[in-house]
Amino acid sequence: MFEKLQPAPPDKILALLAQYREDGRADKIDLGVGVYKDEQGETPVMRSIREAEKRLYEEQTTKSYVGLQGDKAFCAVMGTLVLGDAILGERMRVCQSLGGSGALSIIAMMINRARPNATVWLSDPSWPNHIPLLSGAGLKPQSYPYYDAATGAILFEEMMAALRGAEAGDIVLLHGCCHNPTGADLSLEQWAAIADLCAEKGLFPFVDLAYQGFGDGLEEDVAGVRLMAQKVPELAIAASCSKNFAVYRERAGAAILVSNDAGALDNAFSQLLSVKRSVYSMPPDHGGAIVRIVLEDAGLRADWMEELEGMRSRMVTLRRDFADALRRASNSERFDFIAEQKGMFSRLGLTTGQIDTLRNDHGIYIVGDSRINIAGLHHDKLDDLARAIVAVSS
Ligand code: PLP
Ligand code: TYF
Repeated sequence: MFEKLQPAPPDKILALLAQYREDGRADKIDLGVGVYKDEQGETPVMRSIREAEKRLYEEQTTKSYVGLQGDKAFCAVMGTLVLGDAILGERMRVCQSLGGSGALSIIAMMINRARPNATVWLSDPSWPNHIPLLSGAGLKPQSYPYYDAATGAILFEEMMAALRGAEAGDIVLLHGCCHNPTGADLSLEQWAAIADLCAEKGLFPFVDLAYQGFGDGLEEDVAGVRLMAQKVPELAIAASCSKNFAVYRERAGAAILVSNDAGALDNAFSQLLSVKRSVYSMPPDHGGAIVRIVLEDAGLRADWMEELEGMRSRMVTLRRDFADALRRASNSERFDFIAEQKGMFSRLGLTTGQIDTLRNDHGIYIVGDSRINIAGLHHDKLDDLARAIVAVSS
């Protein structure tokens, strides 16, 4: 059997991480994989999460199965974290997922049951894993224009024109905030215009929310998706807890469905649970349980929000200071867009050859599309880094 298989192409971001780990140079810099790092270059367990784990250890009385939906209290607090109190009860159903990727996957499989081989529109560029996750479920990826590499701005008119050419029933995948890989986010007016277009043309919005709290703030980062949920009859959201609770390996996330039609929503939700049964059945408990403990306890929640705000403001400051360093090094404003963009990623606009030179000659690791992880930057090294980038790119 196995001899019939060819080797699968590697995940380029994870392959880069492996290469970085093998690099013996002491002054190497990892701006690759999208994991938050603090000023020491660590990705620590958050205080609030550590405390929640202690409580769980003390209080949990059984490891018996939780059920297909997962932890119902986790689902309730996640629904509110994402959509607020405005959309409750009848219009929303939430189930626990294996991270944001698991939510993307099960929602896509559920959609494929409703509309086999439906077209799913993705931003150009998008997170590379969107393609295998969505096409693996049977959907057909197609791209809409999104990012102008020359200016760092969004090609909004071109995006709208492409979506006007979509067919009723097509899926439109949107990054909720902190667009990966560009850091270029839609304004609220743009969200409103896309929502109106989806409602008018019968397009189905599917929002990937992996960085809530990393852009402008916990509430600000979901203003667009909340507006969308008010304006359209139906949508789905894949929410990840990996980054904002720093529980990456625990694989915690939520699949959220919203609909005006309570009967149709019940059916869709039962199909979502049935999809899970067809692949892995029930989700693991630990990650969801600790997130639930943090969100339900006023003290832990406040502590978590403070820690998250510290992470967010560190990235905002790094963006500003790195853009300043690049302006000094290049004597130009060509990298100013970095200060305006949101979240963990921006693209430098370098060629593959320049990226290879940075890695080989300077030990600076950048993803092949020239995406950098802002959180991987270190304040003491901004000027050196800026000089190296300008040297390879001019
Ligand atoms: N969506 C985007 C855009 C991401 O960058 C990530 C990455 O981590 C995810 C979804 C899913 O994350 P996870 O499955 O680790 O929760
Ligand atoms: O884009 C990133 O770097 C993060 C982490 O297969 C990631 O989203 C990278 C690759 C992957 C899963 C997660």
